[in-house]
Amino acid sequence: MNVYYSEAHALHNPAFEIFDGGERIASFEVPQRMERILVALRQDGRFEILPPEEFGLQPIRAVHDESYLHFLQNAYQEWLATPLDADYERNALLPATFPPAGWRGHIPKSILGRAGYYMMDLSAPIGAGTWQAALASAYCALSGAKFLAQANILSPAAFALCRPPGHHAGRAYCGGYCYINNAAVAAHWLTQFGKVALLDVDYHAGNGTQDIFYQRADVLTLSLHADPDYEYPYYSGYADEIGTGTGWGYHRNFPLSIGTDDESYLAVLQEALQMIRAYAPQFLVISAGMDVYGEDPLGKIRLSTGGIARLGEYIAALSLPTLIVMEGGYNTAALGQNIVSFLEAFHAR
Ligand code: SP5
Ligand code: ZN
Repeated sequence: MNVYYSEAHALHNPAFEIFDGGERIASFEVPQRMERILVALRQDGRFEILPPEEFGLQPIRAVHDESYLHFLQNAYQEWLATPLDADYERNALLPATFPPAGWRGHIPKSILGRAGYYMMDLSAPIGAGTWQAALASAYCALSGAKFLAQANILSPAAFALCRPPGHHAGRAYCGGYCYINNAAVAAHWLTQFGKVALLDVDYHAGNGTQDIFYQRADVLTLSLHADPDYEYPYYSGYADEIGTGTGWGYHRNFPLSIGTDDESYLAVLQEALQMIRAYAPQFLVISAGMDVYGEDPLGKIRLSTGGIARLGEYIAALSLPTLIVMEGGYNTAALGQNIVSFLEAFHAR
């Protein structure tokens, strides 16, 4: 199986994130995640690891706001160039203010004002290499999408080993370790050839993907995740959010309770897969977060490695051209085995 991977991810290495309760902690989303996955892929021997192609900004502008992308690309340099009252450390940009609910005023000029405007939380700091890494990550997803579009076998599969992840990034904001929504960029790019279904199985609700496609019927978006009643991202991922306008009925959330195990997870998955079958898309994109694993430090869903293998198996049984896009997963020691297990069923095609 082709794996699209760029070493540029390591340029994004946030020194910290601000956690629940305001605690400043070492980031969970670290470059070592990729190293562990690569070791497992190489050990398996059935993966071909390829660098991504470049696609320019056009396919990214198609799903993200122009001024947001401008901010993302230039924020760190602007932050360094901003005179401060004291000699604060400036290894990354994070705001301390956010627009109040329902706010409809100016987009601030100052870099700190815009940081609050374009960030949904305090876990997506922008450092020196963040833009370059995020762009390379999106190119990995696009390269996988291009492979699917050009492959002349019936149901090809490719793995985009993306870092940073993407599914919390909305049309005009970053957050939750995500800056560019890699899966959304790839899914939109694929719509030039036909309908696309995007299934998000990361532990956290894919709020960014929901935001981007909420008004569209040409991309069916489905997300299985921890119920936002108790889990991040709190503000989206509820079952009654099903799309709007032309997109009405083309988004579905499947919120899951604390402690959901293999059997109950896979039962809900069947419902989502049935919707995909009924939609009959040309392509399938998976936002593959391994934080559904029972021993994930951020998760409260209890999938075993065997359950993750069955998750992959049931998705592969749709027999659709499938792009698997890496999202979260923070049990670094188990990440390699979990990904290899998830991908197992896709080798056969
Ligand atoms: C891509 C992805 O998986 N992003 C996840 C971002 C989660 N950010 C903060 C979650 C904080 C929730 N508190 C969990 C407490 C565990 N002890
Ligand atoms: Zn996640």
